[in-house]
Amino acid sequence: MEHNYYLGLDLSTQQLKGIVVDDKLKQIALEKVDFDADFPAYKTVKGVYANGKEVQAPVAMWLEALDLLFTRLGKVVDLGKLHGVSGACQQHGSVYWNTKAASTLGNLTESQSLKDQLSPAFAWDLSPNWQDHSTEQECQQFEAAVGGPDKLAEITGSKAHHRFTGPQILKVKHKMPQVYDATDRVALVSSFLASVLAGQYVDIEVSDACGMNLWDIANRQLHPQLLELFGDKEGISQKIGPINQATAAVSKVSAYFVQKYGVNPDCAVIPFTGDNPGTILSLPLQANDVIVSLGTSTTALVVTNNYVPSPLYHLFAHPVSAGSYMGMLCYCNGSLAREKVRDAVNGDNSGDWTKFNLIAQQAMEQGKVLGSNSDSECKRIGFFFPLAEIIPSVDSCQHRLTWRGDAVTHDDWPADADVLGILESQALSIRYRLTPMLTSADRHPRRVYYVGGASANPTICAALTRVLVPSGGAFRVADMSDACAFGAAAKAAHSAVGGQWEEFIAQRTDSSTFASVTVPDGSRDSADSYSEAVDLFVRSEAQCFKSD
Ligand code: XUL
Repeated sequence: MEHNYYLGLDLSTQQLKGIVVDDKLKQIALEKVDFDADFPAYKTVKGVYANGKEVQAPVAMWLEALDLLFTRLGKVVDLGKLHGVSGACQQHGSVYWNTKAASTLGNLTESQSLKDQLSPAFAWDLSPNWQDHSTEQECQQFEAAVGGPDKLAEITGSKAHHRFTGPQILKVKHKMPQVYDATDRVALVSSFLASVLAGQYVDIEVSDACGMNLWDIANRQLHPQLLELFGDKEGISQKIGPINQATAAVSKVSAYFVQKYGVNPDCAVIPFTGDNPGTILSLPLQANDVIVSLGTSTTALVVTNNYVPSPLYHLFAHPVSAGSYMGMLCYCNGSLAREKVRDAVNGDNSGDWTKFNLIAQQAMEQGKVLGSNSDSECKRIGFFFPLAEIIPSVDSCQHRLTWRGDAVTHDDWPADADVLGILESQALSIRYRLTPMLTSADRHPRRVYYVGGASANPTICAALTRVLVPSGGAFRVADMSDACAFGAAAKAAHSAVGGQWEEFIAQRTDSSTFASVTVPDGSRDSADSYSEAVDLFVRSEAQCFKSD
């Protein structure tokens, strides 16, 4: 049988990636363009220009990258079989189209490059990047407009963040009024790329719109009081355009890609989303399932039907399942903090995890929880933030608390106690903040999937699992580096057949490739050893971070 192919694009900070899958989601091809290496003329460093608090990327470079990616893909796969394309792109970035854009997009000719044709169609040749943190003033205005961070989080799913697109657009209006005035449409990176593929403006997609601090999630509209900040509510609404809440195709692919690269003229363009929402589409997740990414930073993504916003995390509309949400916890501290503990117990910088793992393993086998075996013993809770932390919002610091009943002292412990201590502390923070989003009867996750660098370490995953107590098991997923491009390809393939997303992805995933995580203390592995520890953790945070 002839298979249809689907393309998922990932326009991230440093690369543009494309994955082609068939209708069973089997990978057919993967090609990448690396911005710094493939386009040295732009002189970007890790894909961006960083200048103090401002971090931006040249839009023309992305257009060159798109032509190069299609050239590379065309050499390895028959693009005539493509029936759909979607994308998952870096979140929050904005692209400023001018009034020439709509007609230029609609009249692209294959005899010229995208860059040559579209460069005159931008009001600004740069795109503010998610690493930009130059919008303090605008963030304050956003929160003040609705009555504070809690209220803004309640409305938009997040308190104000420097990188979020609403404050970024407002800064453009303040600092570069000529750019703002010349802007016909503000796109997110996702809707920008979709527009180039479609040869026409493609609306911003609802899940990615939740990264703007402008979208009123419950009432499904751009929030009027926030639009007021721009002085001209009508004007800014038109520049942003409608928000697309559908999963169906928005158009066929532009003739440019058909004539130049042989893409099937019936290839549909399906709304592109953000990279984090794209990531949750790469695994067979159901409500209450969690992805924990153990990289330089720590990220936890949860699928939930509970809209319980908080200034401490982000909530986004689910990119496919209407009425469902994605919760996201973003911590700055992760690997570096664990590596510091590892080096301390090793007494050197060898980077060897053997001793760290052995200590953690023994503590778990002995049934230790917060450094103790019984309720009568003292309990230890530590905070290990070698980098300034977002959750809670504090400068770089370290705390070691010893609780004896209700009395607490700030002691130093032997280095060995930090091993399980740091893993417990990282997991308790996730557990405490995830719980309100979970709808399971026991308020525990169903499944936990570990991804990212430290997911290769079964002991670390076991210690975290012991705290999170998922009812349906925990799994280490080997390679997730292409997850959001794959998720986008899956979204495109799903759009062609429709039906329930959870069923679609579950039927096409071989879960036997995931490594099951085993918690070593057999006697306790089905029990919840940490139910009381959560309360002590919250009290410890209050002790150390009083103002948060
Ligand atoms: C999420 C965020 C980053 C970017 C990375 O809020 O800022 O994860 O999406 O591409």
